[in-house]
Amino acid sequence: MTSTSDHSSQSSSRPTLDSVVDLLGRPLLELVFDAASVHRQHHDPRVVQCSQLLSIKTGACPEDCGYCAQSARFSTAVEPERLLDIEKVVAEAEKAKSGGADRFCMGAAWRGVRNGPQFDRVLDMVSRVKALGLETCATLGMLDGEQANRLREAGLDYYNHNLDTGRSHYAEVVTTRTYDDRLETLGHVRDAGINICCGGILGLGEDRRVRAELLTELAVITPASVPINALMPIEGTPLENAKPLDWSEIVRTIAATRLLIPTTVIRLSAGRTELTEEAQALCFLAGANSIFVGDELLTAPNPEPKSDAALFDKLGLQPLRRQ
Ligand code: SAM
Ligand code: DTB
Ligand code: SF4
Repeated sequence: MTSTSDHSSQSSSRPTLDSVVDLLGRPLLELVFDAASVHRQHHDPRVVQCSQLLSIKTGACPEDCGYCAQSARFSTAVEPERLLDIEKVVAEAEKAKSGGADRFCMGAAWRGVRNGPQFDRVLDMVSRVKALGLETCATLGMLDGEQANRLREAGLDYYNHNLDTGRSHYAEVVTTRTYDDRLETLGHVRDAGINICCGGILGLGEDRRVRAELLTELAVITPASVPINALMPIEGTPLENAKPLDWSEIVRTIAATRLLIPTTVIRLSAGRTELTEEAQALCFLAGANSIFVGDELLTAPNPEPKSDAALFDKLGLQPLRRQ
């Protein structure tokens, strides 16, 4: 059995698009049964990896991602905030650790990293959080190879950089960068020896075929960690009125991801506030083995720690780092 936190991120072969469309369209319970069986061969099905997010630089982002509360191009309720002080970040990481998180993920609303005092401060944050005995993750937008190396040297364990959707749908959602820009950064992260955390958002107006496109890309990248977000509709963004996705599509996507990338850690990410306990239970059965903990994501709400503790108790799940 592999451990929940240390996976090599080797690329593997690309499944055909049609085979993944067929996988997503299988009878739901058969799909979940097969995914649950594969999950048990590679992971302890009781253990859930728990990441906590902190927005270290909020809002005023020049990008136009149509789902995002932090783009300067849309008028949303988010108040922009400058890059946080190191001590504030360390204090939040300590709180996350005492709340049971095993990984601390620092998110910045940047198009990409620019060298200079702000990046230097982020490198210090990474080292200080690592020194607390937490795994470290960051999501800072685009990176070059040297910046990725400096993050690795500072102690970064994971870099989150999502492909978000299938290539054919990307330009409907974001126009200020391309799919290939995303893949280029992911290449730098891999070359630097940092674990890749890469997934997507469901409910951006895509259909199953587009979701299958995303999964074929992810199957090639084989990220150590795959966050599956459900769109949290944000007032003021172009996607505020997107049609909500049925819970069963989230379960299907998780199950298909588990079958395509058996060793990865799949995070049931944004959008859990809109899922019932029963739907989340099916997601865990289908192979999800990670969540975000804490009552806030970057700017949007997450379930209360108390209700997550109650859910874990009912399902017999345990956080990776036991209290
Ligand atoms: N600016 C960096 C970037 O775009 O890579 C890092 C921060 S960005 C907020 C990280 C990820 O959060 C996005 O790639 C997207 O997948 C997810 N996300 C953002 N807004 C979301 C929303 N409203 N609902 C669900 N997921 C969202
Ligand atoms: C990811 O895939 N989901 C997280 C993390 N990576 C950075 C972000 C979710 C953001 C949800 C909307 C918000 O909080 O603004
Ligand atoms: Fe900026 Fe990231 Fe939000 Fe896009 S997803 S607008 S890059 S913070």
